[in-house]
Amino acid sequence: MYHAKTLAALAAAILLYASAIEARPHRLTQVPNGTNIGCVLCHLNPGGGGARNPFGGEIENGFLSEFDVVWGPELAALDSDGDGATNGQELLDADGLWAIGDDNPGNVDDVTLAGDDESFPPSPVATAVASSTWAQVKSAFRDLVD
Ligand code: HEC
Ligand SMILES: [Ca+2]
Repeated sequence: MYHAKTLAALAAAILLYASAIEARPHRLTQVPNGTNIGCVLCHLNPGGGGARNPFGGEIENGFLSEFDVVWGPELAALDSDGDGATNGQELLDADGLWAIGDDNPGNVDDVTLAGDDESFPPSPVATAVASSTWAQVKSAFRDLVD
């Protein structure tokens, strides 16, 4: 027969365990720069919990192992919020090589939100060059045709 005290201690332990799972704060340490951004990286509510944003939804639907986020090349290559920058580019680990325990990659000021399509890196130099080159090609072609 269990002692009442033992039962109370057991109940307290279970409650503690449940609330630890409930808060899930460890997820911040499971993606690059997560600790610099906070719960809003994956949740609509900056305080965390509740509805997930597109990045959080992506993780929920394919990048969880038990309770842990599976960060890697696959998740890094996706553009969950559809803003033209991949999750890896937004979190400064373009190739998805960062691993749990590593320092946060890149410069914290350059981090953008992988679950918010209004937050993205300034258009990459390569794209700016490419489109201006394309404009030059078109205008040169027009000159030829005229
Ligand atoms: C890297 C993404 C990510 C981060 C960062 C993150 N979460 Fe979540 N969170 C999820 C996903 C995915 C789910 C849904 C799967 C699940 O319930 O475990 C979730 C679910 C939850 C839930 C359950 C809510 C529900 O509707 O079922 C709570 C509570 C929660 N998170 C709290 C937090 C808090 C607090 C933080 C910040 C300290 C945080 N999360 C940071 C991805 C994240
Ligand atoms: Ca974004």
